[in-house]
Formats: sequence, structure tokens, C-alpha cells
Amino acid sequence: MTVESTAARTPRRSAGSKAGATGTQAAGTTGTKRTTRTTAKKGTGARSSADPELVQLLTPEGKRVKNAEYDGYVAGLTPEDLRGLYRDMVLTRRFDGEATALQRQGELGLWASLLGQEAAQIGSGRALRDDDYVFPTYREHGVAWCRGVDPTNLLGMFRGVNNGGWDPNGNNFHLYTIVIGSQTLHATGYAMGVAKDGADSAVIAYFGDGASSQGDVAESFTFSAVYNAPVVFFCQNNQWAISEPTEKQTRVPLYQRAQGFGFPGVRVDGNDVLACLAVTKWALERARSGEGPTLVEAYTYRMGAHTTSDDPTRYRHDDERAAWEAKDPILRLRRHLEASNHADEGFFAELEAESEALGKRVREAVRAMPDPDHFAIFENVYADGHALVDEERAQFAAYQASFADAEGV
Ligand SMILES: Cc1ncc(C[n+]2csc(CCOP(=O)(O)OP(=O)(O)O)c2C)c(N)n1
Ligand SMILES: [Mg+2]
Repeated sequence: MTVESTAARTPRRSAGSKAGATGTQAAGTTGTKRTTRTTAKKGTGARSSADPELVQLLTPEGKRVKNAEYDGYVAGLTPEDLRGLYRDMVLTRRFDGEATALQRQGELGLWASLLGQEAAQIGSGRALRDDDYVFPTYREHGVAWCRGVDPTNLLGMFRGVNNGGWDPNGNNFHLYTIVIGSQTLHATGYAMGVAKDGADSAVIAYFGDGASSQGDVAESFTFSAVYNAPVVFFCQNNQWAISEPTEKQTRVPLYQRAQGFGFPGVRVDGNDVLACLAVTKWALERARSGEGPTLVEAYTYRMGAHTTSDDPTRYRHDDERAAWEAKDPILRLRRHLEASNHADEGFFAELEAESEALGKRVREAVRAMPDPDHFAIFENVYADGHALVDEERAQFAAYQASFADAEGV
């Protein structure tokens, strides 16, 4: 992985100094003091494992609940900001639904849907600054949206016409990573580089509940803790790793893992966009002020299949999905917007039209993607070429030629 450290923009504050407040972040919260308090409270498992603490600012009914620890991080949000978060989630879901449909129509080889995880991704994604760096898995379409990656660029790899689709340094958003958990190591190394640069940028690594069992993730926890790396580990616990439930990954709530490595862990309602925004801002603030890593466990649910190749009816019951549907992230913010008179019918109608336009744009862009040159796959394997690759290229050429013969008959 060759990612240039572009993070150095402003000098890193020394550990324990007043944590920086940007935008809605921070009112009245200080770095070290606050962290010690929250580490003790959140990290020691003061509550039993059966009753883990869940940070929630918005109930499924859309009611805003007070939270002394995190209210300050969303206190500055205007009605326009709230509508913006809603728009982000709606457009992300629309794009995701379109991609699933395109796979069903044979336009994509595969798609990994984020359905149900919009709040976790938009909340955390909107907490980031431009100079922060993101290391995603393969499902972070909402985070990509927040980073300004054009949604159509996410589809090339799933159509099989390119190996990535965007310049990671263009938006500080690394390419999708399929090898489970490996990007947490990339993020940790990058964050160690950021610290060496003396920048006050932060790094965020996304991964899943299943990935938490990978050795790579444990190693990145160890290294980031020991080197006090400015990284946020954002685990979307969507309850499933393909057909394996989270109970098969851990005996303790995942956020409590952090304690053993020596940094704080927090469980947040992953279907609550405000809570995800607030908790991620808090964790980023710790990173920026030299206080090291944080584990955020966003407790959410994968509403769809693992990918379009998966059939979840083989391993989970419909009633489980129904229970999570009642906690839908988009519906709860809509209820809140309506109850607070922060959005009118005109807003929702305009957004509906915008969603349809996005769907159309994505459809047209995918169908217009040119097929790559068939022999491009043999390029860039070795800098100076290789006899084995030459042999494979020749075999493939013969195979291709056999079709030409058949057509000529
Ligand atoms: C190292 C590695 N092992 C196995 C796989 C196959 N695999 C792909 S996705 C997946 C499950 C991942 O689950 P989780 O981390 O919970 O993420 P989610 O798909 O639920 O978002 C597995 C085992 C892989 N891609 N990489
Ligand atoms: Mg999972």
C-alpha cells in the first residue's frame, strides 16, 4: 500500500491540551480530563456485559434524548444541518438500492448493500474533516458519499471494469478493501505517520463485527495503543458476518475489547445518526489532541443480504429483520424533523425527485462504462515482466482466438 501522508496541515497539539473545536464539535469539552472520565466509565465494564451502555441521542420514535457526555457535539446543528444529514442518508439508500437492482439486471457482478447502516456511515462520515483519512471496507458507500467520491465511481470494481475507481488521495478515502480487517493495519501505520508529521489530522478505519476476530485487527489495536496513534476504529456491528452471528465472534460486547488494549471503547446506537456523529467527533477529538486510539462500536443491523450472492433466509429469521426495521435510521430522523417542524412536504418532495435523478444518473453511468482491454489484466503484475505472466497472456490470446475461429465457421 502506498499512501502518501497528505495529512500535515496544522501542527499536532500536545497531549492533554485543550481539544480543538471545529464546527459543531466540542462546546465545553476538554481532552484529557474528559477522556479519563469516559475511559473509566465506558471502558471498565461498570455495567454487566449483558447490559451494555448504548449512546443514543434520538430514539426510534424520533425523540431527542439528553446526554450530558455527547450533547455538546451536536448542540450547534441547525435545522439545515439536520436536513442535510437526512438528505445524505436518503440519497445513499437510493444509490445503494439502484446498485442492487443493477446487479439483478446483470449490469454488476456483485454488490454489497449498506441498507440499514446509513446512520452509522453518514454520522461518522460527517464528523470527519477534509484532511482526515479514511480506510473503508467494501460497504462504506455512505462514507464515500460524505467524502465527495462520486457514487458512480464505486461501481466500476463491482462491474469488473477496474480495480478501484478513484484516487484515494483525491478525497482522503482509500480504495475499498476486501481482505477482511487488513485496512485497520493500513490505518494504524498511516496514523503513526500523521503523528510523526506533527499534524492534527485523524485517521478512521471502518471494519465489521466479523473482522474483529482477525489477527490484523488485534495487531492494529496493539500498535495504535502503544504508539498512541491518532486513529479511530469504527466497527459497524451489523450483527452478522455473512452467516455467522456476532455471538460467534466474541464473548463480550465488542466495544469492551478496547479496554484490554488500553484505550477507550464506546458502544453507540448505530441507527442514530446524531449519536454516531457525536461519538465520532469525540473520538476524533481525542486523536487530534494526542490521546491516541478509540474504538467505536456502532450497534446496527445489515437489513439486506451480505452481498447479492447471499441468501440470508437460509440462516436468519424474518422477525429479526422486522424488529430492526422498527429502528430504521432514516425513519427516526424523519420523525424528528417532522415533529420539530424542521422540514415541510416541499423538502421531502424535492428530495424524492433528487433521489430519482441520482438513480437515473447511476444507471446511465454504469451502462456507459467501457469494457477494459482484455489484456490489461496482465499489465502491471511485475515491473519488468515475468515468464509465467507471458505464458498466461499467450494462453489467454489463444483462448480468445478460438472464438474468432468459431465465428468464422
Ligand atoms: C481475510 C478474509 N477472510 C475471509 C474473507 C471472506 N469474507 C468476506 S466478507 C466476510 C464477513 C465479514 O463480516 P464483517 O466483518 O462483520 O463485515 P460485514 O460484511 O458484515 O459488513 C468474510 C468472512 C475475506 N474477504 N477476507
Ligand atoms: Mg458484520
